[in-house]
Amino acid sequence: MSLNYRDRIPNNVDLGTNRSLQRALEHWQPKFLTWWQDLGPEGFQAADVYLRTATSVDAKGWATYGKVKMPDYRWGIFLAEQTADRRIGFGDFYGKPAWDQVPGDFRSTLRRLIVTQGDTEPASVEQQRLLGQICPSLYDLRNLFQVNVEEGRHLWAMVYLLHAYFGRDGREEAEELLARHSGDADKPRILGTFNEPISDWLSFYMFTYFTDRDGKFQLKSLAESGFDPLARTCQFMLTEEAHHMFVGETGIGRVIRRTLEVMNEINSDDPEALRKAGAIDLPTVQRYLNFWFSSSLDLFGSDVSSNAATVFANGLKGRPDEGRYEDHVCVEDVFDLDKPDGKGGVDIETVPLRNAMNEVTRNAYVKDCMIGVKRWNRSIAKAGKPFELTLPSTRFRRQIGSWAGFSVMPDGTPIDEEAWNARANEWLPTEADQQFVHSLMRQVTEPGKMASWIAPPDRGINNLPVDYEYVHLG
Ligand code: BYC
Ligand code: FE
Ligand code: FE
Repeated sequence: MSLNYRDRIPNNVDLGTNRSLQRALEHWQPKFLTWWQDLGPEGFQAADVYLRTATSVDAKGWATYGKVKMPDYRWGIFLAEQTADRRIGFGDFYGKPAWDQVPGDFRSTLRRLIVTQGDTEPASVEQQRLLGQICPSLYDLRNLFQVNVEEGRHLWAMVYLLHAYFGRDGREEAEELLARHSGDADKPRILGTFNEPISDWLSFYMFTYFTDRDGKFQLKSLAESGFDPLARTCQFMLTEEAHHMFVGETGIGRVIRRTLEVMNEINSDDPEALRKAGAIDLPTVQRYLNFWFSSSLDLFGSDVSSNAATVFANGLKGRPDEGRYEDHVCVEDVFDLDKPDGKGGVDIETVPLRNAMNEVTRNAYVKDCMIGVKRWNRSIAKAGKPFELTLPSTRFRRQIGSWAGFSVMPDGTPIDEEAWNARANEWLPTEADQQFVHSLMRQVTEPGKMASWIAPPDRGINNLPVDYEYVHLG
């Protein structure tokens, strides 16, 4: 299906045939652009950036590449192609025809899911707005901006649904998506992680590895939705998400590779010596990983959740890759959960499976997170260094769910609060870690050149060389 770029708002939803919707979105568009100018990448609005733009919605024919000024990026509304006679794949309405319109009984729940998803997209752009000023290379700068414009498009995707299917309150919610801001004391973003500052590139890579991966799993769940327009828009968003996680995985991989090189150059793995030589020591990488992984785990919601049971029952939000399961109704099955027993130990609680859907999705996510960790560890082992990165236990530093507020070591052992506080600086980035990492962050903009603390990528973008001028600073 070809995408219509003749309209002011590119789309493949025949926007031109729905005049009132088109007008409503054209009314929102300048507000979006103002938001982008004010809270998007600061200092680069006039730069020419080598960006990819969607040309078709199937995974193969996806992209064209070219130099674009970000405010001229063609943000649009693209849904995956409709499947004829699609059926609801899970819950109480299993096997019934998918909905083309909002099912009246679930209107407010569905709106809340769309708003929550939509809120994260501009939040991440806000979190990352100053990173360009301290980019480690033009290649990385371009990847940052690619991620940013696509998160902007994900906002468009949710705003389209709100405008097209939720009338007046949908339009109001669309305005609110531009009114809440990451980290704002009065009007913060909805979910915790999206209010955390991302003020250095190690955090940015951790965020794109761990938090964009939450995006992958949430989008996969919503791509199963019985509300067909939501399912189709999330299917296309997933094709964009893959690159975000690539940026995270290769970014962390390159940080590690550079550290290993410096270890060999100075013949030491002493963190202080490595820091003096301008590399990031592996224990610091581990502490950043602990922070962003545990924060991202909270994004899945409580382990026992009646909200999760309801959205599953109602056919609004399924499990990622629902088709892989045998039972799609899940009224009989149960799920065993660990929870604190209140006496410093662990209890098993058995709950109806539907109530544990957040945990089912979280478990799939943790498994997926392991893939990169294994890859990074292989490179460390290959360099002959006795160090292994690990994912901390899902009980560690939780703020949502039954482990919220409990003191647990990264290996999952509960300990008392005092002991935890005494050791927190082994497990989470300290102020000194952050100051050190920030001290390395100096802007590098000579084509092909990399900052001291990161190795070059294996290859460039779209078969171009690594030293291509990916961003022409205007
Ligand atoms: N922070 O039963 P509970 C992405 C709230 S990332 C603050 O535990 P439920 C992206 C919850 O709203 C993907 N509050 O969980 C990545 C509820 O509030 P109410 C984003 C939280 O209802 C990188 C209460 O606690 N997409 O795309 O199952 C860059 C108890 O709820 C948090 C989605 O999240 C938290 N971490 O909610 C750019 C999908 N967690 O109703 C983009 C849409 C929970 O009692 N959202 N709460 O006032 C949802 O499916 C669900 O709302 C949740 C889980 C995943 C948030
Ligand atoms: Fe996104
Ligand atoms: Fe993303």
